[in-house]
Amino acid sequence: MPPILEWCEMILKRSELNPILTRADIPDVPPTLVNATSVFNPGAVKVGDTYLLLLRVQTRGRETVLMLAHSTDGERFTVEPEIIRIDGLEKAGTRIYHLYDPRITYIEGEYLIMLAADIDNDCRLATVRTADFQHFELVSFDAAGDTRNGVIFPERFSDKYLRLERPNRIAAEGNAASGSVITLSESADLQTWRELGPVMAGRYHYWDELIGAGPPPVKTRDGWLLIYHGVATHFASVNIYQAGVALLDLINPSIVIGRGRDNILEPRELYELTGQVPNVVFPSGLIVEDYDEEGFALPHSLARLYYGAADTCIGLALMTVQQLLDCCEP
Ligand code: BMA
Repeated sequence: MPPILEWCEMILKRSELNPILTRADIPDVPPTLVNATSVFNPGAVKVGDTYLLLLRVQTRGRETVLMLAHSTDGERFTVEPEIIRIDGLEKAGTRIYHLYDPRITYIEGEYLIMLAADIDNDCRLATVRTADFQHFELVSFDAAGDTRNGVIFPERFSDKYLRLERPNRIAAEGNAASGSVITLSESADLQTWRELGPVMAGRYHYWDELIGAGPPPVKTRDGWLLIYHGVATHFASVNIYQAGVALLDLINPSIVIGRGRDNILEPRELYELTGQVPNVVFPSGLIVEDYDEEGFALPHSLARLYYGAADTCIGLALMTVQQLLDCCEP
């Protein structure tokens, strides 16, 4: 077997159809959306035999809207000509400028979607529920704390929901605040969350200085597999967003039991290197094909990672669960 780092070098295979979605695939929905500017950072889920992407679409007025795309093969997507409406948004009690970067979790018969919500000078997390991807309803809006990259685990732990998030505790001049620590929180009702503590921190001077969870963790026999994004900030002109992998303890996911030293995907293709925000690979959707009867992902299963490229279009990268596990060093 080749050394692990060589494996990591090899694993993520980009789809030959990349970028799988661009602004040219977005139908007009006048008057709000005409001649879309960009589509990126999708949530992903498989419902029956249908692959769904929940898209972050930007209008030329730089409004953000959410749209749905469906596919039978996970690569060729058709975008539905509708802007998703979320019932109950007014209950947030504050003006929301943008709702974006959806992460979708299937849990107990429903889909919970965590979204970043830009309010005045700050970012919060909104939780939305749907049973059918037709009707969407706001479940809760976190009034507390500037935070982002919220993802809910696909099962409860002693009756509590768990989520990873990335509090924005680092002020960035001229930009939104960011963060270098992913934390774990719990909630009994999805309304109020209690922080349990840090899970993992960025590694300064290397590829993942600032970090945030990517798609919701996947349960494997070895632990919870987490794809996350890391930002290298030590380059003069630009931040570089990449994807990497970590393994969290099955019983207590605040314990990191493995983590890749290298990134597993970095901007290399033109559509990742140039665009609205250059040098960005932002993993947000992951579909694992095969699980055993107890709900653990099978090691040989194909995994499809959907990611935003340069905040402009969407890419797809393929790998197996075992290849991701192999990248996690103890
Ligand atoms: C992050 C988020 C993402 C975005 C990325 C690159 O902080 O805002 O939505 O894709 O920056 O611009």
